[in-house]
Amino acid sequence: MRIYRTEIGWELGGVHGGRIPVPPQISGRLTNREDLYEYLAGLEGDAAPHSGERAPLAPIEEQEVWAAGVTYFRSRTARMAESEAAGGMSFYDRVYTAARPELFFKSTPHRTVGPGAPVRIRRDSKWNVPEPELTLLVSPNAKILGYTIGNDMSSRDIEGENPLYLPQAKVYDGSCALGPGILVVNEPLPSKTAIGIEIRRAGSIAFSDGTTLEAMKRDPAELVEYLFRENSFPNGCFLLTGTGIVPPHQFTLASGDEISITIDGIGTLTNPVA
Ligand code: DO4
Ligand code: MG
Repeated sequence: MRIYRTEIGWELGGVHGGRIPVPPQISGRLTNREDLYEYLAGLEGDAAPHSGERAPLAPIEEQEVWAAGVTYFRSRTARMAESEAAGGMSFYDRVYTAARPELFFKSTPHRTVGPGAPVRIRRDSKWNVPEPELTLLVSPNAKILGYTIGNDMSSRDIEGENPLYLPQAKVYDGSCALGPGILVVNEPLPSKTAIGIEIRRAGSIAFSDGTTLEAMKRDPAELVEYLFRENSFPNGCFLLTGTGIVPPHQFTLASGDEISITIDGIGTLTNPVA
């Protein structure tokens, strides 16, 4: 089941070939319900679909957004190269093989954009990339409720200069995109699930690549378990699970580019670069 946040509230997709409205919640929030799957399944028979579809907004309510890093070999290798002078040959390799994953704070609702809204590049950075990442919707009790697409926009020159600059490379206005909707399922995604990205510039494809969840070194459940150690999330949270796609060293995003990220079963998230 897929749910979408729109200007008039949440909608449940794929019902009789359309979308139906999800009733307003007593708590005011839908996406931190521990019983989200069962609740939505109970709505499916109920209503007739809307005519026409409203544009989806970022599918976030009051959650914090966190991210995991160096969960794919490709990310480890790219990071080791970009931070060689700062000693990255050692710490990125070590975190890739350590039991404890890299987890960092990524975004808040006001810094997060939805489909069609511009993501930003920092004005004080010269080397910027999108990071297409499977993103988990996690309940207050640490249950994985669903999946969406995340873009962990990153300033690679700032991050590569010194690991202590990571929050500046990762957290700024418009540095995170989520959407288009949330796939709510009660089982893990298949390991063959494909993740793809296309970056268009002036009508041509400037970069495209793909990977699958099979290439991810960590299990999503393991990342959630570490995130919730000694940390509580009364509104639940989103957790980006790391990138397995890194553009080549000479590539940087430019204003006017358009980024499209597709994950099997979830959809496509498209954002222009401001
Ligand atoms: O340590 C740097 C961040 C890693 C990251 O964001 C990723 O691997 O996706
Ligand atoms: Mg990332």
